[in-house]
Amino acid sequence: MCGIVGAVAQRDVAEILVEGLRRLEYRGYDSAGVAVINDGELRTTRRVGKVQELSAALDDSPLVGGTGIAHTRWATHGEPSERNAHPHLSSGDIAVVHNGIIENHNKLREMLKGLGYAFTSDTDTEVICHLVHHELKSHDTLLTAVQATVKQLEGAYGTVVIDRTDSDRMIVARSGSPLVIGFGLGENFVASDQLALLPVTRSFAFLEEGDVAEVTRRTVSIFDIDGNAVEREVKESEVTHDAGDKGEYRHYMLKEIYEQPRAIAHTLEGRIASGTVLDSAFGENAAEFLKDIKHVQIIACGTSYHAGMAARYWLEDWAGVSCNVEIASEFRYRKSHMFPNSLLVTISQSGETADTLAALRLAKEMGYKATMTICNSPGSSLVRESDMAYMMKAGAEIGVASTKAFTVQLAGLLMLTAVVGRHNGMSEEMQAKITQSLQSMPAKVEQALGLDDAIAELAEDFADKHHALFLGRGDQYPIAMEGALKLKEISYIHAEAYASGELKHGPLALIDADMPVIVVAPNNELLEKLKSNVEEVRARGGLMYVFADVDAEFESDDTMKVIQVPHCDEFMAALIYTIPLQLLSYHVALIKGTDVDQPRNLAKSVTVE
Ligand code: HGA
Repeated sequence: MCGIVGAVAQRDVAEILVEGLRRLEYRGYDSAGVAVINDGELRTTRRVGKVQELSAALDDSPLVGGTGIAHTRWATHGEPSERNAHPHLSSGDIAVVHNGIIENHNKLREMLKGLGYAFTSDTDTEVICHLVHHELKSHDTLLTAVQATVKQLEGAYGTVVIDRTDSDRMIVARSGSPLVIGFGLGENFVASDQLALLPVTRSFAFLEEGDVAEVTRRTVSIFDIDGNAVEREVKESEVTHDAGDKGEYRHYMLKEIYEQPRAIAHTLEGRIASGTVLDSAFGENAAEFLKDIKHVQIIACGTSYHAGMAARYWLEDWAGVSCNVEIASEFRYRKSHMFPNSLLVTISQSGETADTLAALRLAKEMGYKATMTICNSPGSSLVRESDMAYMMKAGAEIGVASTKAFTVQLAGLLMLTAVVGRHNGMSEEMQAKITQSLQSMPAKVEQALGLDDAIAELAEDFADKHHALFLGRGDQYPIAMEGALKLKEISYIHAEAYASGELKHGPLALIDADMPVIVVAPNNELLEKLKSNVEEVRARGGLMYVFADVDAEFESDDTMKVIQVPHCDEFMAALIYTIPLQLLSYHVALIKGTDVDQPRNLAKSVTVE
């Protein structure tokens, strides 16, 4: 989602800020802007569209100055336009960038208008800069004015404030939207994600909820929600992947699809020994937390939700515990009942997904026995606020449409199944089968990637289609859902997924020659049932694309194209059948000419509700 970068330095910072924004581009945004203090004046440049447009504008008319803030905006309040782009200014004195949503902005806007402030945008953000400006009339410092301001804000914010009359500092504040301070030599930085600052520093401190910090060239002073001075641990970044490098690939998405064997191998490293998955894969004290777990509640959004849906089949079938899976935005706003000895598992690539984080906080109030997150981002809010964390180690995922994060989540959830199963009497033989399957996954994914050329050819058939139906049964139903989501996200073809037993309860009415039906058909105990569903589609003149096990005995004919998927065991089938569906959506998007890595209207890391 939208990005923040700020700097206080001796040298000119505009280029550092713009490079930081470039590194956050993958999150999706609609406009970008920068403000720098130069000789006691605030100079601002904002543009609708890509950071490249902003950069070109700055080439024509450079901004000079050592203190500045920059932003990529993904509009929540007010259309994407130059006047709504951040930074926002108050009276030419105060400049603000903000991620999140100020929920009481209407009330504050009315109050500020009453005080004589004129609004120049439709954003909720603009109330922050006017409030700071107003508070400065009764406070001596920018720090105390911002502290007084954030007390009046309801909602979520990660925000950075600068004052044209005081170029020595910036004030940053977080509540519900992440911010990280980057420490340099005689210069300091802030960003919404450490990736933005990797060219200038590798030392970072994550702000915690409610923190306000004063950042100067040489000092960083952090205050907690009650105004007490606090220390936040400074850590060296372990991020090894450089977000800026697509390598030989045309798109990040394709690169990330091809990185999957390595990412899965990486996530397994050091986590399996003597035929069992180690408790420590889930953090230091995981054994203690996991020993009495009898029920698992999974909470997630989007692709992560599909990973959770697949894991429900595994936890109930193989680990012998009950499991519910719910979308975070639903869970957080309804009254749910908690089973005794329940483990709450959140799944989020970024660890900052706003709805998932709110659901975790609610679950803690409800008294879940333990909380765990499956997450790709060390130091993120979900990791810090959960009892246990399974760190995915998938490497940076830049494509907005998730690929390798999904399959690594599946691998992590299969490990969780083995561990929860062991604490609930799973046999050693079963555990050994799961660990063998996990260890052979990277090679099997590599084989599945060999289908790429065949799928590229198949994708031609989808170029003129407007709808598609995905079918699967058992743990392939969530894989069908994920396949449909991928196609929607990057090719903009309307796609739906159904558990194939549901066909005759409605969706059969949609079947005709213009509605391709994609079927995932591993060789499992549901195969014969699935074959009957295929016949139901064939009888209605539907055109099918069947991804089938080599032994499943499907054959291509006039109404059906069969793509043979390498044979795999039941523990990895969901993960393996994901690969051809990822490739299919990628190739369809290429043909359609859409923006594969940054699809319209979407953002990575959804840090607003
Ligand atoms: N609400 C602000 C900021 C939006 C945001 O955080 N997007 O991720 C706006 O609409 O400008």
